Amino acid sequence: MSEHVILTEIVGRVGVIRVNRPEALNALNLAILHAVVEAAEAFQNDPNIMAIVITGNEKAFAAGADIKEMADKSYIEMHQSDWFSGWSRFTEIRLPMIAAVNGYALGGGCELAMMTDMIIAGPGTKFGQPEINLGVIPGMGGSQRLTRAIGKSKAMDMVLTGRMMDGEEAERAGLVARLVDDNNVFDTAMEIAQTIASKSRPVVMAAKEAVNTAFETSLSQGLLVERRAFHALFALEDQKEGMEAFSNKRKAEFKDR
Ligand code: CO8
Repeated sequence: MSEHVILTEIVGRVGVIRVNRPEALNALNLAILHAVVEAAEAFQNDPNIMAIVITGNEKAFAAGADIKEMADKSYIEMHQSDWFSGWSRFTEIRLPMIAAVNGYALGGGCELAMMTDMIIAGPGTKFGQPEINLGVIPGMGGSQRLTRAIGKSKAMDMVLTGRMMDGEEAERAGLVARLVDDNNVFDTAMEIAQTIASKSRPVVMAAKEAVNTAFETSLSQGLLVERRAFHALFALEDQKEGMEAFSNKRKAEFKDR
């Protein structure tokens, strides 16, 4: 058994979380849930960290929630513990999060990837919501986030048949932001994270919040939220710096304030 269910490191201004349960294809148990959420919150509380990359290994990002941990639970145990509701804390992280996905991203693994802000994958990545084969349905957002990402018809295909979708199909469907060689997935995610890290931290957070508002509200309300956030950014030194740097044809140096 892996001693540490996740491994973390900081590279420049990027926090990396690596799920580390290779013997179970990174199946997500409660220990991983708590470790991932705590690591992401710790990165967020470090003002030097600008973005988070979450990844697995080359065989599996995560092959789902841990079936063996759940199999014998009763309805009342699942209900009373509100099983896996703790992942909602992960979705409340305000820093941009990128999933670097190789191998299997099934069930809760696909759902964890979809909790992040963008997914980088390779042709060999296998996405799926195979819960139907286990006599259950997606429970960490698959029926909701997958439908929003790829549309009803394709989400129904995935959720009702339990089939897998490779990286190319996932990119065509809009689930994957960038499709790259399988052996380049993590490096590409890190490059994107480092690019984000060169921006202003409060502006990056505002941008993430604005895009996410599109999933929670009407167009007119969303446009108002966006416009008000745009106005508010004029209180930042970084807005003055960014626009002045443009006028003076130099690269902006943001100070995160
Ligand atoms: N849970 C527990 N153990 C797993 C899981 C899993 N999801 N996936 C793989 N493993 C284990 C296997 O049991 C095996 O362990 P052991 O060596 O002790 O037998 C080891 O990982 C290696 O797996 P395989 O031998 O099966 O590897 P293969 O390469 O033959 O097959 C597959 C790979 C196709 C990925 C296969 O392992 C598989 O089908 N896994 C299960 C996929 C799945 O059904 N995922 C969905 C799980 S349910 C879910 O995610 C619900 C999320 C919502 C929960 C929220 C509740 C509110």
